[in-house]
Amino acid sequence: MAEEVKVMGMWISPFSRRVELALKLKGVPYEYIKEDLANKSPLLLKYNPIHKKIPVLLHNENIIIESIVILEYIEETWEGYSLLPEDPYQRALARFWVKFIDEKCAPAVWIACWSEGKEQEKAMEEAWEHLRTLENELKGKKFFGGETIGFVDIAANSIAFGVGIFEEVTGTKLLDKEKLPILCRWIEEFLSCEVVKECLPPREESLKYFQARKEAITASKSMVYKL
Ligand SMILES: N[C@@H](CCC(=O)N[C@@H](CS)C(=O)NCC(=O)O)C(=O)O
Repeated sequence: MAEEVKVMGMWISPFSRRVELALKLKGVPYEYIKEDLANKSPLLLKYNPIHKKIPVLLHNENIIIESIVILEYIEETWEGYSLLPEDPYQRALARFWVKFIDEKCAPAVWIACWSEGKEQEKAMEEAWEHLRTLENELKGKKFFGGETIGFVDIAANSIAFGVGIFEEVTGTKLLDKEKLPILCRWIEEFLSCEVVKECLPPREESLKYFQARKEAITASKSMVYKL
């Protein structure tokens, strides 16, 4: 019997993009189920009653939630393209960097782009520091995963795509080619991969989306992505 693979996601979510990217890299066909986060479906509440968030991966009778857990599941379930290195130490390092992106870098970048005044000054410093750390990690490599896109590159898709959008909408500047040449080169390289292009939302639509959300995001000063 053919296996059933479905992804519940939302077009602008970097978290559902992680799952779609991983499935595409593995060559696993899937059905995409569009979720309306303003009016969550009974299906989402049933499959993710704890967090009520996308993405959700449905694989036959298995329900998997949390994008990084889903990536690990995809890696362990389907052969072919490797998302993680073979060596256990290198795998541990990749997991460390993904945690760093989710817990340190992405929240700092989000606050730096959307806060104001003194809070923004402080957040900018912190975001720079984390982006410089990523820059150092990329030294001598094409991707975080080496010659090909891997776990860390997939997790960092929000930095590659989202930060440019935030900068344009808010007038902030984080991704300076002179200060972060390696990271900026990685972004160009990553965004020009065919498989990545297939998963990215249209830039104009993304700009419009964040223009419209600007006030609410600034007011919420939220540490987490509230798309
Ligand atoms: N830690 C989660 C985060 C997922 C997440 O924040 N999803 C957002 C969309 S980008 C969501 O579903 N938000 C709905 C809500 O917060 O009510 C993951 O990695 O999957």
